[in-house]
Amino acid sequence: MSDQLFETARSLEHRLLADMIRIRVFEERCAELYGQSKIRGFLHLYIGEEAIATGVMSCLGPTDAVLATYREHGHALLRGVPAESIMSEMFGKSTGCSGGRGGSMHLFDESVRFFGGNAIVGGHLPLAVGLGLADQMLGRSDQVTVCFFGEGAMAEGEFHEALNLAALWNVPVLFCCENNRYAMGTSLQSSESQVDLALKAASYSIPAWSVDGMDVLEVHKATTKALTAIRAGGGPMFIEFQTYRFRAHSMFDPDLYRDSDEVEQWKKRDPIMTFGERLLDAGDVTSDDIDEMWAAARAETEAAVEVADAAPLESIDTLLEHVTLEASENSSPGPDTPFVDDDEVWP
Ligand SMILES: Cc1ncc(C[n+]2csc(CCOP(=O)(O)OP(=O)(O)O)c2C)c(N)n1
Ligand SMILES: [Mg+2]
Repeated sequence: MSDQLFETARSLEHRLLADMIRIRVFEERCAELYGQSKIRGFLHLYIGEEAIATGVMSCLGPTDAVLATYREHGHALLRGVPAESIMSEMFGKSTGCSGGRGGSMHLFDESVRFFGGNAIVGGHLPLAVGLGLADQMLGRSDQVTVCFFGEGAMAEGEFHEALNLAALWNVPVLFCCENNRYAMGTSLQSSESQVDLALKAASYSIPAWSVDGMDVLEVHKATTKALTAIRAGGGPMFIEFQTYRFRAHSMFDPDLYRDSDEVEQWKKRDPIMTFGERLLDAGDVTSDDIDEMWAAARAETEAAVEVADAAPLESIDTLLEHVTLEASENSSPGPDTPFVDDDEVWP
């Protein structure tokens, strides 16, 4: 969270509301920028699901590790990846957190232990177990790895392998399932034989439970409980956060597989609006406070857009950096040996 926003966030509740608003404003602007072709390629919006990243992230310390899916702009933002670095990445600019190479789906910033932005469904669950195992083996007993994934990942092999080993090795990993009920256009009921996801996770002898993912305080409470147990050596835990995405799967999705009434019903449970109203009713915030939060979030996003717009595109000179080129079928160069002579490949 920026210093300016932190000052206005006088309590946990303020901070949670302000952070959800930051994600919403950032992503609504991303949708506009996509329409203007400033952002290209894939773009998966988290709008409607903000309470999960906000509630979970509010419980983490700087040494914890975070992994997420391709729907991760909000997670990166709250983890402390600067907004301009994220926006630059979305624009494909060299000042982006992944050097403009990754785009929306591959935000990454090791300095805040944010390990992606992972585009392969379920592919980062084994990585989370590896990070947790490293912490365990190095005796970093208070560190936790938090892994966000969609319910679609629970039908993948990696889910089973990751949970099995996590339980067997008792690694400090919190598995956070963001169950928004659809994996692209496929509903949970049509892809899972067991739709009780906590029960499914518990079959690996992992404590698992389900929480209202539209209620940021519930998310915060559940995460606090899980992290306390994990940090005390309790091993991996699993929480299913029940949620809904208000937008289509991605900007390419015509969103024809779900009823518009269903979408409208869920929008009534908008995590930002409902939490804001609760705080207003309780007298914990004023409408001026809330206006200030939206204004601060808009200022943050606009400053990020300005930086991203002005930043240079990736230089062609760096095009082959971080790229593994195959030399020949039988050669296997050592780590310090260049795979090929650049001149041979690019005459
Ligand atoms: C291994 C793999 N299979 C298929 C895809 C294509 N794909 C991209 S997103 C997606 C749906 C995933 O849904 P879910 O895990 O519920 O996450 P959500 O998008 O709902 O947040 C699929 C099938 C992929 N990226 N990786
Ligand atoms: Mg899903």
